[in-house]
Amino acid sequence: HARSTARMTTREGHPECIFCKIIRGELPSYNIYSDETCVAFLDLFPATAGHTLLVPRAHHELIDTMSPDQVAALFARVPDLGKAVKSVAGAVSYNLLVNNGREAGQVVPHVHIHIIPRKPGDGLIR
Ligand code: DGP
Repeated sequence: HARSTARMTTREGHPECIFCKIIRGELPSYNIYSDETCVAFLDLFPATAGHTLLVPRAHHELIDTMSPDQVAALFARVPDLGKAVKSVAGAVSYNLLVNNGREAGQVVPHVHIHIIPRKPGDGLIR
């Protein structure tokens, strides 16, 4: 049993992590994008319409433990995904945000990049 848990942790994510559960298809999500290294889905509590989370498949609580290549692969998806999110949301700009650690506002302990579409007068602070 310990063996199978260890295998899940390395190959199929963290057993109790909600984003790993979404990646495994055990929790519903509105999926935007998926490839071999990352997925993107709509944020359940959107700051603005179209608020998207870009999430590496590998379970890392913090950016700190990711390799530079893993970080590069994740951020490499931002240009195309950001343009698609803007287009669908009818937005002209977007904020990128990573809350890296609890004191920085991180609630879900699996690395994710917020892509937050912005429009004039959307009421969010700069
Ligand atoms: P952060 O504070 O950076 O850890 O942001 C976590 C975000 O995740 C927050 O904006 C709400 C979102 N979220 C939390 N639980 C779920 C969930 O079960 N599904 C989806 N799609 N988003 C979630």
